[in-house]
Amino acid sequence: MDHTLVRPNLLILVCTYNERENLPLLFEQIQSVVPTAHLLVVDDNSPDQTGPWVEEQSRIDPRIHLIARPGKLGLGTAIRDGMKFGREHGYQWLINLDGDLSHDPRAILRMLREQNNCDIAIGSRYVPGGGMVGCSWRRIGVSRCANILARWIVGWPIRDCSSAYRMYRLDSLRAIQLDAMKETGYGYLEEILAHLIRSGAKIVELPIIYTERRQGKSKISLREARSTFSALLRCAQILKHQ
Ligand SMILES: Nc1nc2c(ncn2[C@@H]2O[C@H](COP(=O)(O)OP(=O)(O)O)[C@@H](O)[C@H]2O)c(=O)[nH]1
Ligand SMILES: [Mg+2]
Repeated sequence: MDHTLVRPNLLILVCTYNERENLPLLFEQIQSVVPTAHLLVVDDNSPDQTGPWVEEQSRIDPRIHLIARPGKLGLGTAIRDGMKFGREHGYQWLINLDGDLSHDPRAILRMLREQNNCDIAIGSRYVPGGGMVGCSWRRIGVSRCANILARWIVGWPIRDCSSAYRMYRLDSLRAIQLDAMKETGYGYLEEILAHLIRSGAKIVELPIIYTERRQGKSKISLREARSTFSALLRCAQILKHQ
C-alpha cells in the first residue's frame, strides 16, 4: 500500500527520552495494529540516539514523523507539541502512549471503538479489568495514592488521571490554549484533563494493563512526583471557575 496517498485521521504520538532500545518493537506493534495511522515521535535530544534512529525510519517510511527538540524540555511540553502537530496537520484523533512498551498497542483498537461515544478515552489502570504488572509496591502505592488524592482534592470522577495512554479528539482541544498551560512535566496530564472537563468534553475510561518497562530507566524524578500535588491544586482551581 502507498501510505503517502492516504491522509489518515489518526496520529499516534510517542514522546521519548532514551527509548532507543524500546522503539523498534513498539513501532512494529503499533503498525501491526493500525497500519495506516501516522506515527509521531517527539524526542528531546536523547543521549542514546533515539532521535537519529527515528529520523532514519522517517526517511524510509512516510507514516513516521519526528519532532526533534534541543534538550529535555519535559513530558508535558512534548505532548503539547504533539497535539499542536496533530491539529496543524489535519488529523482528527490523537492517541498518546509511552515509548517504553508499558502501554500495549492492542488497546488502541478498543479506544477507536469509542470514537462515537467520547471526546477523550483514558487507558485506565483503576477501572474493573485494569491493573499494573511487574511494578514495585512503591510504584503501585505512589500511583494509587496520587489518584485517590486527585479524586479527593479535585473531586472529579476520573479514576486514572495520571495515565498518559489516552485518545483525544483533536477538535475538543481547540477550546484550550495549549501554550497557556502551566505544567510542563507529568502534571500536564492532570492539567489538560481539568481544562477538558471544564470545556464540556466527554471522557470515558477503558481498562488497560500497565506493564513496567524492561529496558531503560523511568524519567520521573522525585521533584516531578512531588509536583503532582501542586498540579492537582491547580486543577481544583480550574474547575472551580467553570
Ligand atoms: N520528549 C520527552 N519525553 C519524555 C520526557 N520525560 C519522559 N519522557 C517519555 O515519556 C514516557 C514516560 O516516561 P517514563 O520515564 O517511562 O515515566 P514513568 O512511566 O512514569 O516511569 C517515556 O516514553 C519517556 O521516554 C521528556 O522530558 N521529554
Ligand atoms: Mg514508563
